[in-house]
Amino acid sequence: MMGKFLGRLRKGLSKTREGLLRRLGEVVGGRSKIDEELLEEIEEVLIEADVGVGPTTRIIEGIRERVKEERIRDPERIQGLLKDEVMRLLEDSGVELSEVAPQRRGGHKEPLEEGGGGLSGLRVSAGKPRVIMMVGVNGVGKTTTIGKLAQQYVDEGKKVLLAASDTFRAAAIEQLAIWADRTGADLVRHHSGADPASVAFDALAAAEARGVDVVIVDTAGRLHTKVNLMEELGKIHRVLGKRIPGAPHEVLLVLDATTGQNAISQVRKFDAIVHVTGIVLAKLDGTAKGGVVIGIRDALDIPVQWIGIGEQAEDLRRFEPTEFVEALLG
Ligand SMILES: Nc1nc2c(ncn2[C@@H]2O[C@H](COP(=O)(O)OP(=O)(O)OP(=O)(O)O)[C@@H](O)[C@H]2O)c(=O)[nH]1
Ligand SMILES: [Mg+2]
Repeated sequence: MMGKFLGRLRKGLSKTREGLLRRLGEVVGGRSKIDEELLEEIEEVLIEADVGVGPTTRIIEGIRERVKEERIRDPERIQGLLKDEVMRLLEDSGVELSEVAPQRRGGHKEPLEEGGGGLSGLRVSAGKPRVIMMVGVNGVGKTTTIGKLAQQYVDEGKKVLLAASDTFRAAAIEQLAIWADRTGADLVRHHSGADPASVAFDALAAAEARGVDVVIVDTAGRLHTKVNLMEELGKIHRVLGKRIPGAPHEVLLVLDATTGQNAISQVRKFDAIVHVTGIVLAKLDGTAKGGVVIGIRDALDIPVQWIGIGEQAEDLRRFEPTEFVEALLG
């Protein structure tokens, strides 16, 4: 079970993992006991990995307490203690889907289709199609994530349609068309420069007519500070809901893990306009600061649902704390 699946995740997280383990080795090496000085150095290691100040403080506090209570002295035990505390933090903080307000759940509590969700965890509720809208700033990995998601849903036997609502550049439409081709998903496109909301509207009409299970709407990257562009996003959102009440069922905000903690301010701005139901943290493979997952999960009441660990279709994973911590510190 563990072998290949965890292996690929571990490989995807290798920059962060190797950085963390190397630094821990340096800090622990040659010491004979766990003391305040060592804990301070571990604190620094976590900050360097972009875990964030709040969560880092709590992790260190947890280690300090256990060291005291259980009279642990051997510095070699630090890695294990760290793993336990990160795990505890990820389990307590962040949000389990069951605790999330209904509108945040993205339909996970809706009636399930026979057979459940499969690898992607997608539960197709009785009402079809399920509509997913992808948003985020420029170049974070939206279109690639759509391709990866399409692959997973198609592999589960679902009929998928991609909506090319990034009409800003012809190349953006072509990029989505390539993913549609590669995955066997349908595509609804207009010419570049067309109204993105009307592409979205037409995509839903086509999806209903063709009995599609999942529609994924691509949108142009935009800076969260550009008011008119954010309003355009709001319009796409409204049009989707007008065509199919309740749509979009999920709004996934894609963040680039290499931008670190700055990502958090993007979330608030997007959430205010389109009500984000889940975070996708892409490009985790490209950074040694993968600890940002922990920081983001701690800071927000929106769940990290997916992580991107490469450019291939199979490089998108459900974010599972246990698996994540095992791949990082196991
Ligand atoms: N290494 C790595 N690269 C990724 C990942 N996700 C996306 N990329 C790469 O990031 C680049 C940008 O990805 P896109 O999917 O085009 O990003 P986008 O958000 O759609 O960009 P715009 O539409 O221009 O805003 C591409 O070169 C992708 O291959 C990932 O998880 N890991
Ligand atoms: Mg794109």
